[in-house]
Amino acid sequence: MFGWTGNILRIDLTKKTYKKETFSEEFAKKWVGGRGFAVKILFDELKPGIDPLGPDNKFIVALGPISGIPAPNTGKAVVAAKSPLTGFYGDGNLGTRVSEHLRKAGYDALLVEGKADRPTLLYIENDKVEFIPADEIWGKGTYATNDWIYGKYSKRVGVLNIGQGGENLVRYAVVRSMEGRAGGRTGMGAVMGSKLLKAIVVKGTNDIPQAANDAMRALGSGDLRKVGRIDKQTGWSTQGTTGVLSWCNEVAALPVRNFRRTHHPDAWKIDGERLNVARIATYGCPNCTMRCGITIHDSEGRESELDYENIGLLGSNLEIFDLCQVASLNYLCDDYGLDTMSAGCVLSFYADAIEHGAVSGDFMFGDAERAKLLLGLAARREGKVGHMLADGSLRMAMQFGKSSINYAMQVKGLEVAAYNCKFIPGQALAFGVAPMGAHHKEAWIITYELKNTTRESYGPEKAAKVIELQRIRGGMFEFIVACRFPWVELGWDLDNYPKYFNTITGLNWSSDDMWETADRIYAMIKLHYLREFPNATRQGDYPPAIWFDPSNADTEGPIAGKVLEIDKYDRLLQHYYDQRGYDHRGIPTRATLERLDLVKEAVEAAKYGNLL
Ligand code: PTT
Ligand code: SF4
Repeated sequence: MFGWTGNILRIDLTKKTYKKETFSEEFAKKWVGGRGFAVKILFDELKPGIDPLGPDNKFIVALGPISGIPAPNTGKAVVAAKSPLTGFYGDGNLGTRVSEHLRKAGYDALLVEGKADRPTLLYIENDKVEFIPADEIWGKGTYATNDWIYGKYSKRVGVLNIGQGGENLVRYAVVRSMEGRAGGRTGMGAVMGSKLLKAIVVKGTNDIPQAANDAMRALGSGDLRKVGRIDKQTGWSTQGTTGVLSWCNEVAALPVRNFRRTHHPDAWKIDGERLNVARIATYGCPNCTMRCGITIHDSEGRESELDYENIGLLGSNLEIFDLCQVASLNYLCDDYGLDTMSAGCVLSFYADAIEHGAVSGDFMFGDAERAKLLLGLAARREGKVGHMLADGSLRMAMQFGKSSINYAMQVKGLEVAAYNCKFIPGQALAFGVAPMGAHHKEAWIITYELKNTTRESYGPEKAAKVIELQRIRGGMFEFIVACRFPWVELGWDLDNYPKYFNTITGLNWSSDDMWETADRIYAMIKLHYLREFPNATRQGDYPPAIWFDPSNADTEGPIAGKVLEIDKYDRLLQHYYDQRGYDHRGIPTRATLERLDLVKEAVEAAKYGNLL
């Protein structure tokens, strides 16, 4: 077997033991890696109903066959566990040197179980694992933790760590890596914290088994240079993801005031051009020649790395149009290890709920200083307000009542990404059916939808496009494990990825083989969800209610008077189910399960509810 090391490292924090386990070629071909490995292992090993913040949960770092090899944008890793935010499978994908080091240490995945008896740092070097007491860095932010680790082990190691947010079990705490990388919006940092696992440090010095070493090296290195040349022509690295902000403002898709408005005259103050002017440095993940991590000085002079999502949700959505203040909120999220996106939605929901009388409190849109204080309260779970904010929008809405659930901007418990779909049916569907909750990583159809289709249409072609994008983005890139940006942003041909995969594994997969694997993984996430929530209905695949509410329509601008129509959305959802081979409840049909070779898993899931 080439392309895989064939090993998973299992570490038990309770017993302080570890063992190298092998997996079969059949397993490798069926699940490939990354999200595929994670979803299958967690389904098999976690009993439904376990506490995601208890010792029974398992934390996985999973890589793919092309992770860590010199080829375009392969320095990524998937982190996964049962999510404390949504209550079922959750994961994230972040840039980290762990991708190369873990593979060179001889593993395709790392599985951490149990709970340490004191704050712990795991040090992995090839076959050796050490459980290092981490009391000295427990309570510290991610920047200080990273510096401490670099001081102890040098910068030439792979690091994953958490801040106070993860330690204090904030349900949307992320895992951090390198200078500005963060992943695991579904609370993967809190899962590490619940295990008293402050950091994972990996050093690997072996070779990654490859079918054609020389051919892969020539192909990968040559393509890295080619991608770098395209980047120089497009200038992508000058604004990174933030280039999309002014476009969202123009087309009425920007989140403003807890998604109640779709554009704002001051949006230009926080757009990509302003970011580029203020830029002090540009960072990238390993094996990347299109570095998109742009940093600026925040209002207190600290270096802070901003992406579109961070600015959209901590900026315009809170009506904060001062880039340095937005950078400060972003810096705090990074240092505490909180997901900027959920944090932004939680704060905007809080301000909105206060304004609409659902709860009393002291926070208003536009108040950057108070927002900073609230982030601190949440990260430390300080007082009633801190605890409330740390639990995320869905739980807050359950507490507030008074129809506040209608404007809690979340799907399945995960807060919505920074695209205001008040009148964008396809992207609204993409959020509704995103398997882990409202994440844009699965199907980002918005630019295609607004540039190539009629905005008003709820036709089957939009469902088809959502599925096509899910297969590529939430599927292939998450199981071969590479950054999708060369394809999304620079038009780097998608066929290159099966080519890398085939060169390193010696297999001969077509794109269709990739899509079938993607469908299997999506169906498997669905089975996780249904096993945890057997009474779930198709309404679970609806976006937030406020997007259907005529009283929330814009009063001026390009979509004045328009909102989504619920009957039409429901028909669009049915098109999606039909094309996916799911029934009217959104459950994969028997024929689909057979096609994807998932009958055994479905029978297991069916024990908990009426699935089959
Ligand atoms: C991702 C989510 C995103 S997606 C952003 S900005 W984006 C936010 N970034 C955060 C941050 O920063 N700090 C913080 N404290 N919280 C943050 N939360 C948010 O997390 C990320 C890039 C980006 S930037 C995107 S779209 C692409 N995402 C990819 C993906 O998901 N898969 C893949 N195969 N390739 C991808 N390439 C791009 O990577 P989550 P990163 Mg992130 C500081 O993981 O949980 O999915 O959340 O990893 O290394 O920082 O790169 O406009
Ligand atoms: Fe990382 Fe950005 Fe490069 Fe992707 S394009 S690998 S997110 S720096």
